[in-house]
Amino acid sequence: MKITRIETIPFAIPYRKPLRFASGEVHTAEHVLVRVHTDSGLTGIAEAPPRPYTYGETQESVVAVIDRIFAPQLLGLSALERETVHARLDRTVGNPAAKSALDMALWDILGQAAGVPVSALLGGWTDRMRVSHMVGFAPAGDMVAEAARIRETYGITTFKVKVGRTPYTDDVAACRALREALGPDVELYIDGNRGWTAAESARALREMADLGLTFAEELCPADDVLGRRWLVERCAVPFIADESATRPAEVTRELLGGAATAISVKTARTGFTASQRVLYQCEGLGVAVVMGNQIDGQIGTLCSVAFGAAHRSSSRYAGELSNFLDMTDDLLAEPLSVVDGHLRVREGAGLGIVIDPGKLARYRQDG
Ligand code: MUC
Ligand code: MG
Repeated sequence: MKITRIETIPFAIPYRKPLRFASGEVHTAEHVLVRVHTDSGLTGIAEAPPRPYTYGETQESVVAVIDRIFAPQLLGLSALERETVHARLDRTVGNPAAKSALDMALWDILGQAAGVPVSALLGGWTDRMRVSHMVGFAPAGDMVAEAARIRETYGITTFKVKVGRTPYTDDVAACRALREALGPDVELYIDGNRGWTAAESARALREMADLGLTFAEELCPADDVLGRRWLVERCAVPFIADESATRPAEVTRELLGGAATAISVKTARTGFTASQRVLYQCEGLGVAVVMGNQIDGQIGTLCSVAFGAAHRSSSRYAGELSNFLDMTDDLLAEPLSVVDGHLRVREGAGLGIVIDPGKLARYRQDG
């Protein structure tokens, strides 16, 4: 199972409806398909969704760092030598989406070699996850209409509402409109993508105290060290660290520093190997984990549900697994579907990713 070649294929698929949030917006999925080939004939597949606004990675940087820095260090290693793979990748700081796609592609190879699903190898807890849908910035009435449509069409009853705008009262009004329109049975939580100050966040939380929010995520920058700690002490619900906790060491720093009381795990950012380290860390410390979404396509979402469903603690809360619903198309030969508010783990050995060659030819951007 020696790695013989690593392919990086940039592709672009437009969104039907862009996602807008406090730190940016996404109109087109400009992702990179990563294929790791081995001398045993097995090929592992994964997808890297760069998020320039958040991590500084771009489609071009993902291709360049894999082709020029990572691939030369991995060729010749066995897919089983994951510790060595990570020791080499981690010589380079940053580049989380590029590293994660390589990691997940290697797990895909291991699953195929063993003849079992990766989700079973990771933990095998359950075969599906409850789905949470992300509602991006729009006028309050449009946000309500979108959530109602998603509930009606897919049976989804958990919504993460993007907040962090100025004035914060617009977001408070949108959350109130969502609660009033959707009723007491839906779960609502908020994500500020660092858009508010600690003081604005505290005021907004106070004004939304009657809305029964389940979580609050990254409302203000974690770099506002004392302000954020002050806010988290006053927050009545678990405060999720997302982009401030992208590696096990950052998770330690945020949790022990009092800057967070729950963690968002994104396989697009920590693959399977580091996501499992983060998950076990959170279990040991007794804090909740939510499976987040880095605005993944269907390949990334398939990876996320494989990981989330594999463990009791990562499947406890609804996972953010529905951003792909807003894309005009995707690369999978057999598309994912959300039914009765749930997404199932794909069956078959490895990750079960089968690419439609016609779609890849249509969307790839490398000639
Ligand atoms: C989220 O949870 O923040 C927005 C930017 C990003 O990297 O992920 C999304 C969703
Ligand atoms: Mg977030």
